[in-house]
Amino acid sequence: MALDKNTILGLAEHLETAELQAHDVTKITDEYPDMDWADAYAIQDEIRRRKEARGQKTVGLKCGLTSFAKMKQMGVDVPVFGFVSDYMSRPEGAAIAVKELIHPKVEAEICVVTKAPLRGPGCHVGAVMAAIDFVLPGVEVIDSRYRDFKFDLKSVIADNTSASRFVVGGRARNVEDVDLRTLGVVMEKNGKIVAMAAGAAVLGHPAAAVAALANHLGARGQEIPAGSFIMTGGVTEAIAVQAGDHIAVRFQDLGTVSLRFA
Ligand code: OOG
Ligand code: MG
Repeated sequence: MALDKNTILGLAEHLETAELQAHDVTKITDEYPDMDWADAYAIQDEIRRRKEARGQKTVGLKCGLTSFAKMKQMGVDVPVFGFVSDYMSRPEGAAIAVKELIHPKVEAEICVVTKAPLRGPGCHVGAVMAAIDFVLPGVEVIDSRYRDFKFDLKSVIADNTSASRFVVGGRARNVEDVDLRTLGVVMEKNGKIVAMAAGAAVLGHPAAAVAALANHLGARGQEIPAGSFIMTGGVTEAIAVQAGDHIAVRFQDLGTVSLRFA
């Protein structure tokens, strides 16, 4: 760790305030170029602690920057991990209020719920497949708190990987009834196709993203508990949205998830 405790607490407050007041900030590595990975996750952990202390429940874990399209779009090369809280969840078909957000983008996400704990190191696709209870489709609304959505990995980790809103819906399926790699995803904005891909875009296999999360947590003495909801990361690049936009994401075998922005 390169930052002291007070700096970590201050940066967590700074970033969470930007989230809650929907205003952007400059990326924190500009001011703290020496911060390390442990600092970045410590800031994110403090944001989680602040939310839980206010009674907001942590309801899921997210993998980010797991697809080649996303890595290329954001100019980075390793995945990041974050969490989602109860107040970020919206029902299917919901209108998402853009005035509560800075510059939202949507992502199509293949999501899983586990039935057994997963603990790294050494977690792999096979272990993840055995631990998945069911698969379901989701759409994540990301909203980086950094100006113009420009950041480096440490800054985005501290900012809870741009977590903002999410919608899960469609049809839940048993993992043996779908092929996660060839599962096709078509994203439509206002009735026009804007992106498409297949599950293999996510680290070759969406379960590999869950394994990477388990190994990341394992290195910190933590595990993915049974019953966890996990978003495996945007399959395509993220698409910017504004008030009036309607998004529908069609997932092969898993139905459609739609939402609108108001
Ligand atoms: C970071 C979060 C990325 C994903 O699914 O790749 C993410 C960002 O691009 O702002 O959630
Ligand atoms: Mg995402």
